[in-house]
Amino acid sequence: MDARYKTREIERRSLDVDGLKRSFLEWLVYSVGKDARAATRRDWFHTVALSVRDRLVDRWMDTTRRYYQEDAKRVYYLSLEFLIGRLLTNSLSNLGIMEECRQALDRLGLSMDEVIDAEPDAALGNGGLGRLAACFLDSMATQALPGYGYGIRYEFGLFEQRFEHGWQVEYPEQWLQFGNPWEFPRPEVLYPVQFYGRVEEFRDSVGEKAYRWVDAERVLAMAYDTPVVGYSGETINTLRLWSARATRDFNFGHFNDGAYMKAVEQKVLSENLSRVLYPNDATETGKELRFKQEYFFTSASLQDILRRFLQHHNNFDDLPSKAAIQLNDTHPAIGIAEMMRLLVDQHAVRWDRAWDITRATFAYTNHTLLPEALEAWPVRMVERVLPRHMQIIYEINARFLNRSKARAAGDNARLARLSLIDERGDRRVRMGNLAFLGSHKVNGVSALHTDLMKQTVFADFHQEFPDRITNKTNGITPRRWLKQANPALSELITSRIGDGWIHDLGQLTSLVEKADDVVFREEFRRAKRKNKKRLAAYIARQTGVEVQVDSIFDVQVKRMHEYKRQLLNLLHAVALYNEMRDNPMVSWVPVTKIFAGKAAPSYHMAKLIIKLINDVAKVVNHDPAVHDNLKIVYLPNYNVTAAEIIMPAADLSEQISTAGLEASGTGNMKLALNGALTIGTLDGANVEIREHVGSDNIFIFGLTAEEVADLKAGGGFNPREVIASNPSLKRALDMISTGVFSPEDPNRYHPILQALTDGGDHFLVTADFADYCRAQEAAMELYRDPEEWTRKAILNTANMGWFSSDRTVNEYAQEIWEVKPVRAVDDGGEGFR
Ligand code: GPU
Repeated sequence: MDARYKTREIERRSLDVDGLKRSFLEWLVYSVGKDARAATRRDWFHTVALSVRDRLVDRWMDTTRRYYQEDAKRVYYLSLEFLIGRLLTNSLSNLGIMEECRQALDRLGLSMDEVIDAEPDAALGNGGLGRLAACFLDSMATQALPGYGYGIRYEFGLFEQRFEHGWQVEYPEQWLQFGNPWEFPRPEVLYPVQFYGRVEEFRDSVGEKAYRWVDAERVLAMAYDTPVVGYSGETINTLRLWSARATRDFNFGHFNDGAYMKAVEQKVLSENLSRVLYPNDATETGKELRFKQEYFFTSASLQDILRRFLQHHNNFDDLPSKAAIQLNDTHPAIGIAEMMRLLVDQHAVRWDRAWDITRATFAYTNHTLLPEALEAWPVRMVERVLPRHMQIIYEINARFLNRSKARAAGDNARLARLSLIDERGDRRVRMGNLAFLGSHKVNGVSALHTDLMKQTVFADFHQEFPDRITNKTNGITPRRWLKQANPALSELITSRIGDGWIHDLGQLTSLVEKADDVVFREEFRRAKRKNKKRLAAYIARQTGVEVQVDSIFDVQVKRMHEYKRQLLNLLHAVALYNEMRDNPMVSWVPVTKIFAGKAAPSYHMAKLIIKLINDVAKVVNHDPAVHDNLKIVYLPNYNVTAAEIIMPAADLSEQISTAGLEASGTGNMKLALNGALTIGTLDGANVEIREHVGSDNIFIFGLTAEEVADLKAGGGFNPREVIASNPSLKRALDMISTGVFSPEDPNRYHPILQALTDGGDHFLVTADFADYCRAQEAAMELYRDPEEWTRKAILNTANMGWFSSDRTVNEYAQEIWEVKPVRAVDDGGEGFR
């Protein structure tokens, strides 16, 4: 049967209100199996999602066919995390049928907002790294780039965070509990992935030494595909996530009852591989299961990539011109050894040739310099779990070190640093070094971070390969983070400059002149106020705290981490609280400090800081002496959905990491794009944000990365001296240490105080405190002048266009992947919206 003939026969699903309404009723009754009277909100969500999905499928298949027919070069984005969030609004908005859908629901007496709210948030990631992957998918699809996401279909996404007596408690996040209408299970797309066993040496047909991996355990990787709708719906790409399935074979010969049950149990356990996302952000757990997850999805993805390539080719010489594989951090870096194994062991490609092909195909993105996040797996474990890969890694290393030896001229320390194996202590495989060596390009995620990579972690490699490191400053998708999350501002912008900004965010610069337009300022303020009301209602619902809409919404939302310094923000809150109580006659600018973010379950210090924030909030929020001029809230369970409410409502964006430690940040971009002013250090992408928005329109404070490095190199500093010389800091710390915020347990916060004093204040909270307070005062002063504040806020929005992930992805496409857009030929029919 001719497949194209068949699809043409299918009537295109109509995009108008009547067609949608008819489709809703049909799905509800015949697939969800309910009538309108019995349907719950969740039933309606499934009904609407399935109807919308119907409207993607034709274009999705068109896109896939287009890539196939043109044998286009594809990009494969391998990532252990995809923090995609909800998809209904995204699909409707990118298809351009938001209003039609709202009206169709309206005719059925349903509220679109309630339907939208019934969708679970797909949290298959921890933070910035996973969200970046999701933004890249959107930007690749929008720009008709043949991009595929590959990852794991975790049954449990990032845990749900609740507070019990102010402490973080984790609950399982069961996003798949009621089914996932967006995904297409592909039971026929199934690859074996092996673990353990041993390696056998043999002679191949021409008498050369060869190796085979035998007696291994097998798991199957089954594909689930989710369509990725680009803006306008012209291109619909694929996110392919792997789920672990037990194999059906029992190669154990005969066995008695006991052995049979044991064998079945083993099979069942193998499906744990895709059960749960590890909840660590920029720290490694070093768990074997995590390593197995990394190999599981990487191996399945590479097998799939090679299968697709072999549809059009019969040798591997052209692989680099048909496939670009991007490693999102080192999590899939084992893929370099896996590609070598597939080429050399399975496809009989000679080693040198295989190495050239591998290196020309792979590229690697580094997302942190924090030593605790750099993956280094014990050799003994790698050897046991992936014995053939360990051999391959040794072989890569031997050849590389041999070549470098001549140039190192007896500098053994240098060779030891370049080695793929860290020989100190228990021997470990340095995944960063493997990723670097096996890639033709290695990129950092902001200009500063890329420079620091060259000076620190990869200094030796940079000398060996001076053309390999390149910068690709992160970006965010303007579809989700402005158009969808902030309709009030989006409509205002479109009313003035048209809607070209949605796919070409640089067009926002036309708003620069509007900063001086008093009417525009008034409307800009009105949009912000509307968003602040929405957030205030959300805060009241979530925490019971009533906040003043006209206060400064001072927002710090991100994972809880000592280097991100939520503690610095909190200490300022305590100092401000004291000042307000000391000076009740001053007319204070009201401030609402808004925190949100999860801590890794095993990160005790981070969880203690959350408890401290909640304890301080309880005291401050109930103290009549501050006359409601200061409120502190910690919103539970920060995720993409919450971010969509928070980002548009912020006045002040806290980006206050110790300089040199935040690789880029992306929340900083979302907030500034939505018209928040940044208070921040010269860290990560803040440096470039300042260049774009102008130094008059941002509050910069604190030590620079260079000053931090010098301070540390010079033996550090004495935090006790700094504290003693700053009465307001000293008072805040004394209050915490004497139990003012924890009378039932006055010693509760001693670990925090310890870290800030005898611990040496590793993150320089005390060192930056005074300058931070100065910057905060400047912000509060400016807020007294709404016209001037709004003018700067507009200049932020207007100048943030460069931070679109469309720009970022284009840079990758041109300078790393060498892929080109594959546009659809408009068929003269209904066209694309
Ligand atoms: N990042 Br490594 C994560 O979110 N998780 C990680 O495991 C690692 C890095 C972040 C960086 O901390 C952040 O600065 C950056 O903007 C983001 O990756 C995307 O590059």
